[in-house]
Amino acid sequence: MISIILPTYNEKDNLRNVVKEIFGIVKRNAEVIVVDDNSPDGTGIIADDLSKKYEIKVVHRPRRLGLTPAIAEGIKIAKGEIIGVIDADMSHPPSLIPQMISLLESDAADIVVGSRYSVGGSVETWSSFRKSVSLLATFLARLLVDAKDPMSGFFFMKKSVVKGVNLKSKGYKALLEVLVKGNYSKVVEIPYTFKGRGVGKSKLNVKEYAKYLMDWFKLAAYKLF
Ligand SMILES: Nc1nc2c(ncn2[C@@H]2O[C@H](COP(=O)(O)OP(=O)(O)OP(=O)(O)O)[C@@H](O)[C@H]2O)c(=O)[nH]1
Ligand SMILES: [Mg+2]
Repeated sequence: MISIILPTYNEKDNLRNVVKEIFGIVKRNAEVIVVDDNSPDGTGIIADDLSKKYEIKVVHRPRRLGLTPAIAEGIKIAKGEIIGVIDADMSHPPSLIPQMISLLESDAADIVVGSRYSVGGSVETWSSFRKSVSLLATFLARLLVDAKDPMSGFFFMKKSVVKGVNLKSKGYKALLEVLVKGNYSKVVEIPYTFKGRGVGKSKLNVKEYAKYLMDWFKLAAYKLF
């Protein structure tokens, strides 16, 4: 089975589309796990409604408790031998999922990363400020791990990679923590174009930048000691 984690906070106008696309592309035994942080816009209710039609589990958390903790919660209840994470705002192309799964199933990879910064990858609609922040954060991340896009929010992995691993980051970059702490030997990155979010507002703000720095220091210390 494949478990696909969709973290959501105020994604009411994107959730139906992304779920429909995922189940349109992944034809086999798959579950989607929506982890919603009591979105004020009612995303959680839409998720419950979708779960009547599709193989979806919904985790309702009481309030906005952060992206990596949301993903960690999804991992805890995932039944699949393969676990994927994808944003709910249509920035990541579900069309790549079959290729990501087959790389894992053929043992060519333990972790497959959708990569904006590999040859052929790109970002469509970012301001130069947002680009600079991303590049700086990526530069820091690359000091800890060997990957072109260790900050990607779009990745699939074997469940064994995170078995016994306790994800403790508070902020956005679950993949970085997986790459620092996980059990794996092969990472394959496949290029994609990050698209501007479908509808709705970004949840990335200055607070998230600060959280990233805190998370980064903790991971650096973990690596050193
Ligand atoms: N459950 C949960 N989901 C979150 C949280 N923060 C962000 N998300 C979701 O995580 C995904 C990534 O968040 P975005 O706001 O799109 O961040 P981004 O892609 O860096 O920023 P944009 O370019 O504006 O899309 C989206 O599906 C959000 O709904 C959170 O605290 N809890
Ligand atoms: Mg987004």
